[in-house]
Amino acid sequence: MVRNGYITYISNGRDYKAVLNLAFNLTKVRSKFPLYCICLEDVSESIIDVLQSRGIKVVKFNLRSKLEEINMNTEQIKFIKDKHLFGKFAMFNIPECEKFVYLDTDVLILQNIDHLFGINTKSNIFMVPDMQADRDYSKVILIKNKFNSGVILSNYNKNIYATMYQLLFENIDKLTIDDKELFVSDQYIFEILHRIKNFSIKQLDIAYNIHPILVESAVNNKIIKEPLIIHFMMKPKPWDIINLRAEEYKFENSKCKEYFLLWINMYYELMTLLYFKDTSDKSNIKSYHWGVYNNENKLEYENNCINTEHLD
Ligand SMILES: [Mn+2]
Repeated sequence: MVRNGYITYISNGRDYKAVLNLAFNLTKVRSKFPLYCICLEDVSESIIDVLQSRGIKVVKFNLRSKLEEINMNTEQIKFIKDKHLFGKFAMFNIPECEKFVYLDTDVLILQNIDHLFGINTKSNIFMVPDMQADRDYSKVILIKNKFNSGVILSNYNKNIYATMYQLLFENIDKLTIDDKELFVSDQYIFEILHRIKNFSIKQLDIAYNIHPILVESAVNNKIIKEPLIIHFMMKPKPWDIINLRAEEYKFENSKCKEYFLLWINMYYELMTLLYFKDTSDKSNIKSYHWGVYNNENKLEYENNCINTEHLD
């Protein structure tokens, strides 16, 4: 039996709410497989405790040590650490996840997606093509040689893991020059990998990784039948709204707004389940009394109870 697992990733504690909601989301769609969370060295133990208490399997990964091991210099390591990138490549190095579905923290799963594990991966990587709107936002371009790294189906493969970091090392000079055209992201390395023949990236149906803004038009244009995984790429994230830190954001269409609300309501449901589920009895308190601490530091109080007439 192949061991299957979902994997997500955080570089620090900032987005831990999203990991908790993702785990809850997977149970709500009745997924049979566990959620692993790659946690970099900057994730605090208290956050790790919270994740573990919700049944999430934490995989600690020291990115700094890995970058030192591949001979990155101090400035390069600082550059990478400041961008919070490239830690997710550890997904290929978790033996417990012989086959895995990697999910960014900023996704919403609308239906059970365990069937993805039925795809024969054969050391391939399955991803959804990157999409880009044209200038006036009336056309969306699906880009053949760029892939979004928010949802990835693949398998445990030490060779790919080593190759990803090797490619990062070989390309770090290109990444660190101040080029406004170059969008530094994890997917940059995946795209280089794609150009190497042995590791071609195969296409996954767009329904598995779609921005909430695009759902309405993608269904109308028969690009997808229905969405399975919504990916809240860019800003704001649904939890920015929970934190009331998404100033001036306007939803571009009602379908988009619906998915943000769905995420938020799921988090609310999780809170309700954890803290507000039990029915509470009536208060047991019958009366209020005046009292003082005496010289022996013992509390003495009067038998007569206070009522509104005695309060002044
Ligand atoms: Mn994302």
